[in-house]
Amino acid sequence: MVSKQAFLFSLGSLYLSLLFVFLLMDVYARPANNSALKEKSVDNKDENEILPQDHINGMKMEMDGHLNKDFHQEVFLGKAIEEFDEDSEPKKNRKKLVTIFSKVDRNKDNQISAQEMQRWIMEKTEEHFQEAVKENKLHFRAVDPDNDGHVSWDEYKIRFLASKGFNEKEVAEKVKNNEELKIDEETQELIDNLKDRWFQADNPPTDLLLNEEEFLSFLHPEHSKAMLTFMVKEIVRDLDQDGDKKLTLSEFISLPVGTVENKQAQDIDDEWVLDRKKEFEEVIDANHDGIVTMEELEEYMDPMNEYNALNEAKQMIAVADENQDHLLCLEEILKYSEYFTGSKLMDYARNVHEEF
Ligand SMILES: [Ca+2]
Ligand SMILES: [Ca+2]
Ligand SMILES: [Ca+2]
Ligand SMILES: [Ca+2]
Repeated sequence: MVSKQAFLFSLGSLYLSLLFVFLLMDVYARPANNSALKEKSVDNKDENEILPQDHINGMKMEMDGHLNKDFHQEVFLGKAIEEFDEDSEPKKNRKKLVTIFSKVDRNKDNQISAQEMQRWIMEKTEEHFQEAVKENKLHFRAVDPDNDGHVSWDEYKIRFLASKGFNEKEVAEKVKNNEELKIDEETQELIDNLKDRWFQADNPPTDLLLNEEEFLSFLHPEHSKAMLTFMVKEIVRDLDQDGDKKLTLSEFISLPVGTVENKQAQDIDDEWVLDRKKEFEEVIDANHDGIVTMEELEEYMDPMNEYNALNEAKQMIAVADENQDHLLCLEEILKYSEYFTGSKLMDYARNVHEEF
């Protein structure tokens, strides 16, 4: 049995560590996290289709350095993630979840093991890859209307400015005649960043023409090792404050100033700091020396990393594993349906028995 002193002692250290976290938050006053406030860009998809997105399904971190809060749902549901929204009927969702369970459980022992979950995560990640390839075909067609299989940087820039409300004909004319464009600072900065990225995506020979495959890596860095490295460099550049190209915890829990969009978002979000701290210490900093190197961040970001998938699998199991046997049975997964699918299931227990 645990002695009373030991219990009090652990309470004391819990209190101290909480206090420490609050002090930390005070010291490293940081720009706010907008992730929660950001809406998934569904309605203005047309406008943004040719722009690289911050958020990529199945990637642990977003381009702006925020953690992807929906990651585990994305790798658990694959492309089916769109079917599980809050409005859809709990009964239907439960049915879908039961079907998923039986697919993850490959050896049909009615338990999901870490290995089964890992394999599932890899399959679902592949699904997101295939989705991106499919969507890229459409997006590429939009930027390559003459269908010659190549898009030049100038063509892309014109399309981009048109999507920002500029008159496409005027811009095209000016670009053609090498005339100066009157562009606001913010848009210009965006163009400079896009151009860097365009260069990176352009495989030799460097002609600034992208074919469909290169355009895919322009929009989706997860499809190319070189682009992934480039993206990690950009994230570190944005978060690194002392210029040593590595990240300390305090650098990691602060965010690039450029991402602050409104005052409301500056309210301190305790949970967000704790999540970020935990992810830094337990996962990203693989050798636990308190420093995250570019290599560590790249390993972490790589969606095809099997070791990450296994870690994720174990973490997902731990969340719902009520009887602590390191396996998930159907009841456990239904009970934690909100964690796995983002939607709550009512009366899960009663219905489970009716169905089996
Ligand atoms: Ca099994
Ligand atoms: Ca640093
Ligand atoms: Ca490290
Ligand atoms: Ca269990």
